[in-house]
Amino acid sequence: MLEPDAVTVPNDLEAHWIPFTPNRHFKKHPRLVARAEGMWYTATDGRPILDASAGLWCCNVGHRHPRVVAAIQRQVAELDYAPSFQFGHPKSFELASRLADLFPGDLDYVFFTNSGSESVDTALKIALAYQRAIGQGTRTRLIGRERGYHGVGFGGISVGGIVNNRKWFGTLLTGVDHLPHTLDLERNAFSRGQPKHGAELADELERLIQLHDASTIAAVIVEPVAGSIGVYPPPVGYLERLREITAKHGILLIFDEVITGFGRLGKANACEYFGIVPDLVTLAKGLTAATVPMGAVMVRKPIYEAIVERSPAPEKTIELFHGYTYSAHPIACAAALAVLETYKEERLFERAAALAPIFEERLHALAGKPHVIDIRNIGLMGAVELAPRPGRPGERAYDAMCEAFEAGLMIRVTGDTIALSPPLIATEADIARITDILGAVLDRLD
Ligand code: PXG
Repeated sequence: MLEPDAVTVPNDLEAHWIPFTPNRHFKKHPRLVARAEGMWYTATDGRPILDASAGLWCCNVGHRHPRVVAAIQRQVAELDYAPSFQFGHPKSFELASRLADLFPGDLDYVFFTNSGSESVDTALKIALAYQRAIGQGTRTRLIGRERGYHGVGFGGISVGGIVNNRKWFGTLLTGVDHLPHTLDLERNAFSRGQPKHGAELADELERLIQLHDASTIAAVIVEPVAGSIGVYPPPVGYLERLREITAKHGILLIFDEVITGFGRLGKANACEYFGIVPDLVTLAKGLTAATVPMGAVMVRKPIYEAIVERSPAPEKTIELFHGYTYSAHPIACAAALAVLETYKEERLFERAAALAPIFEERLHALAGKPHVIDIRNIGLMGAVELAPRPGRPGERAYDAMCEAFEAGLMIRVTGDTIALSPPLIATEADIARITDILGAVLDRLD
């Protein structure tokens, strides 16, 4: 695998302020990887580390896939950059058409960004612009959900519902409200797939509409499966009800599919998995399988038409004042096209669907391990929730992550929940190895 002498290890970790990481502890006990291939990372000390989290839920085709590597190399040698405003390059159009083919209904238009956070802010802005364009300019309110994660832009943390991501940063966007979260350990602990109870939580939207009036609400944004908070699959019937209520009241429904897009549920996206067509869909991560940063927003045709085709301004006028220097960057487009081709050629969505029941079985076999209070799963997303240590929330799972890394396994933790989301190329043997190592770590954990 790795030639240890090929790795350069820095002797000063001070200057890099690492995101979403306890910097003081990390810099004393760093976890650095130097190379990767397929399902495996290699640590800087040469130890193989099995990737049970697809990086941060994103390396869906596994690491250093030869087709993707070659496409990126070819692209940078051919066209390194094209201005994203007023000019273009052919690959972005090809990519947009392919993405439109992957999404149901008339989710036919694509706005490119560089991350999930930018996709969320873009979707919220398009929602507001649409309501204004159709003469519904009083609809400015945005509704998110408690415990939702929509990235770290001001829009995203405003509609998001993770307290630590919000409380440091002032008053955020005004005119935002939140639905209740859907985790219910009393009724639904150790559910396999979608939990039975909780569809009625979607009716809370009717209550918010009573409170604010529909004429003030532009959009509702939810993750179809809440990921970052620790894998909350939606209760049976919940998303259907959200779609019904939003449609009835002229409110746009945004699915944040930054994690669920591109095979994580064993389908191209959660829209297809749940059979629901939202109005906007945010994407990132699996779009390029994380090889080059890229995000996108899928937009339904009537929204594009209202803002662009029916713009009252003369033809030489910009219709939407929004975009990024790196929107549809050529290298990202080349990576995404190669990744989409890989999903298709290697039938990775089908493969994930076939592996999901095995993953479920293996994961739920951890139910008797010490401290485990819930296990949840859907597709190739899984969570093992631990009881917190009294007075030290998050520490037990953090220790599990450190121990797992020592034992050759990369997992994610959030609070006291361990999250698993293996690359879609995982084999049955990889899943067995992941749950075996995790089981042994849990046995040792105090
Ligand atoms: N929406 C959702 C649903 C996400 O999961 C974002 C938006 C923001 O994406 P960017 O690309 O701006 O980070 C995310 C990102 C974790 C973890 O381990 C989750 C994310 C990012 C990093 C870590 O839970 N989700």
